[in-house]
Amino acid sequence: MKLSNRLIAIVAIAIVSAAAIVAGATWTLAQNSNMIYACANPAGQVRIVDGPNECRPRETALEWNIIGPPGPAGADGLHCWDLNGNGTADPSEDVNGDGAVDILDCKGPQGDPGPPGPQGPAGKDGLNCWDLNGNGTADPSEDVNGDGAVDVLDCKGPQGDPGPPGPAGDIGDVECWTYEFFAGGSCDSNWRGIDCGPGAYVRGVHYAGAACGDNYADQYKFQITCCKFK
Ligand SMILES: [Ca+2]
Ligand SMILES: [Ca+2]
Ligand SMILES: [Ca+2]
Ligand SMILES: [Ca+2]
Repeated sequence: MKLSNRLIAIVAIAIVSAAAIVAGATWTLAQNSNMIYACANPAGQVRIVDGPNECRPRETALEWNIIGPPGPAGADGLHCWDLNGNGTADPSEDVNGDGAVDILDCKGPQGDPGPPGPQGPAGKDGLNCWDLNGNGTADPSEDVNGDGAVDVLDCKGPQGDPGPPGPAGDIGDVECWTYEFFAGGSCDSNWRGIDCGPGAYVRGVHYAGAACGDNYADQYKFQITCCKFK
């Protein structure tokens, strides 16, 4: 049956009103098929039904899709490296400078380090240094130094080799002076009696002439160096 234009207008208005009223009650009935079915009587009154077969003989069956037809395909998206959005890999978009413009250039700067993680579970108790067999017990065989006790003193290893001697220390401040005199005969016998004074000592002897041990009657010039710590 073909509906008149007036009837169609009445039906449209009625559909909106009726749909709002019965939507809550009937939506669950129609949603399974993605279709809404209704029946309109000649007076323009509309009732929502579960299917077109529920319309009475004088009613006109109506139906609507819940979901509309698919829309047109969207435009292609931009690559993450395409900073200027021109669709082209430009040299300036080689952010990481590896000579290629690709997904690696999309990587952002390194973030701040995260907060420290929770404290882990407590570890097992350690072994005492004297517990050579690791059984947790002080065994007689672990009394290494033989003092009758098994304790930290048994952890002492053998004595090592002595280390090399250290560098010589600085000579303390000294005050030196020279003694000169002339004498003959053995140099040894002539300077041995020299007294440099309280707290002073003979640091060196120099004489112009034969070596010590020679015994000449000539006069020789002796230079005695005396020194004293300040
Ligand atoms: Ca580009
Ligand atoms: Ca790159
Ligand atoms: Ca043990
Ligand atoms: Ca011991």
